[in-house]
Amino acid sequence: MFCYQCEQTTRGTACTTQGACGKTPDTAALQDLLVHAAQGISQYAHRLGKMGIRRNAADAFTLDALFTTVTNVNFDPDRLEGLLRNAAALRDTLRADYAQACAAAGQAPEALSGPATWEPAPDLAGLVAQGQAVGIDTRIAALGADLAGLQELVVYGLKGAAAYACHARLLGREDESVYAFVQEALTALAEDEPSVDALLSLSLRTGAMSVTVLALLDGANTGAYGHPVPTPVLMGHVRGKAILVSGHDLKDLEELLKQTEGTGINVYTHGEMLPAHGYPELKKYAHLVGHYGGAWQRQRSEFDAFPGAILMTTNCIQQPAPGYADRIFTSGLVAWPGVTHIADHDYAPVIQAALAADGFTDESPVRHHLAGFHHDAVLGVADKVIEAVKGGAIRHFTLIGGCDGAEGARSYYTDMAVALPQDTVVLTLGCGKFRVIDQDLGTVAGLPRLLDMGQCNDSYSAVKVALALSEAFGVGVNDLPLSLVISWYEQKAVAVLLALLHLGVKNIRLGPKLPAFVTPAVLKVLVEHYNIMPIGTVEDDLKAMGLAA
Ligand code: FS2
Ligand code: SF4
Repeated sequence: MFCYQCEQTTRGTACTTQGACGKTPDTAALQDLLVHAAQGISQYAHRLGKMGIRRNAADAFTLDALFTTVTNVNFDPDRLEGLLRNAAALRDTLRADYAQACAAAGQAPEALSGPATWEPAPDLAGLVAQGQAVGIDTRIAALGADLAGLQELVVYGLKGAAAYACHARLLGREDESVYAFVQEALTALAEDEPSVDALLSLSLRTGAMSVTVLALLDGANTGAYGHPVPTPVLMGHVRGKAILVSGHDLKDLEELLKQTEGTGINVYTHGEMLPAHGYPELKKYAHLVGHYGGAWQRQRSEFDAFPGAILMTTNCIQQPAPGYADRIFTSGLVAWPGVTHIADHDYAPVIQAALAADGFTDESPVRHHLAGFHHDAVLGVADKVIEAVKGGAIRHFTLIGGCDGAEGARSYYTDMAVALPQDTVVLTLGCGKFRVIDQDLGTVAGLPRLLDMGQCNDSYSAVKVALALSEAFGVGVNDLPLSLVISWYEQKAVAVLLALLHLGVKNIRLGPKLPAFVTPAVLKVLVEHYNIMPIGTVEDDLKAMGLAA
């Protein structure tokens, strides 16, 4: 196997024998084959699209296939085999549709090659072998590390954006331009002669599409659940039976809340689900009582100690420990071998497991976190903020957020938040927030110094606030008193990073390590154009940001 798509990749270069995430070589090969299959589907869907024909099944499948291969989503070879067989059947349908459309238009269909011609092996072992043959290492050998890495930069941006687009789609929001671009990009990767310039341009176009997707998801979430409002969230537990909901899928949470209403079961959020408490249409459920635990990498001990059922709605799932393996469930695209999967929002097995478990027999100390500083809430006090900046009460804004992970080096983000001067505001989002939200940063100009803008899925909030400040002060985003200190882990962070680069944002600090797929030559280009830089020490970085004490 060869996988270097996430930040925790082995030795900072690649997982080659077993994923540090738990992904087996077989699963890695099946995931690579699924991306290959999505390219084959896209080769036909892209051509049909140019003829004015869209196929809903192809659009949905392309997104699902990409999201499935995001880090910590699907570890189940059987589920992946099913997706691969569906992919081949769908591709055959599209091929026939394309031939028919060409006939109707009086033109000869192009004879496609590459992924469009893939025929699935009859058994799992054969599929694994096919996946190995299209692995990243084969492309590195053929194209060199720079071009293969740039291709992966595009693929990972597409994977991350697909995850966001899947969430929006589940809430009924779609944009044809997104499907068209994803399929065009996958086709280009399959068919075009790769070059550094073309792939950098495709990366930035992926960033542009990511901005569209983030806006789409923002509209989907706020359209379905209202605009989040600042909300104190109980960071602990109360007596009673309990269900813990992790991941990012608000629709899952909503449906579960409906089905548990009146059962006496309390529902808790975990990890990236924390911002759900700010949405009016979710916080109205009295049995959504609080938040339990921290970021994804602590789940094995936290889930073990949780005395109820657990629902994993998206990444990041880890191998379930024996202590809770029979009371954890997956939904959506998440899969782990042997874990019961919830289909069609029927949470009866989750509810039964919660009722069978002990539940909490005591109450935790009362502690609250203020969630819900979505763009609407922040811009609602924009006048106050602008006045405070102009009057000198607020000197600087620092966005400290993104993903969390297990490495000790991520303590940088906590140390940075603590070390920032009192006349600065800290914005946070994503599961990276768990590195900073336990700190009492106090207030500045009558506002909390720490503003939690939501999930990584809510990155659009940060973009919107930055653009609004830029307009209010009449300067470009790069001239604002704003620093971006980003922690990355998986491919959604890649999509957000490309979105920021597309918007022309410079001087981003990225850590704890730079992506392994960005080679020194590609990094040189990114530094030249965007001054992207690795995090250093807190002291040095504060000095460089003009914020040293
Ligand atoms: Fe965190 Fe994991 Fe949010 Fe990523 S829970 S690293 O998938 O999407 O951030
Ligand atoms: Fe390794 Fe990350 Fe790939 Fe898992 S997703 S195999 S940890 S690089």
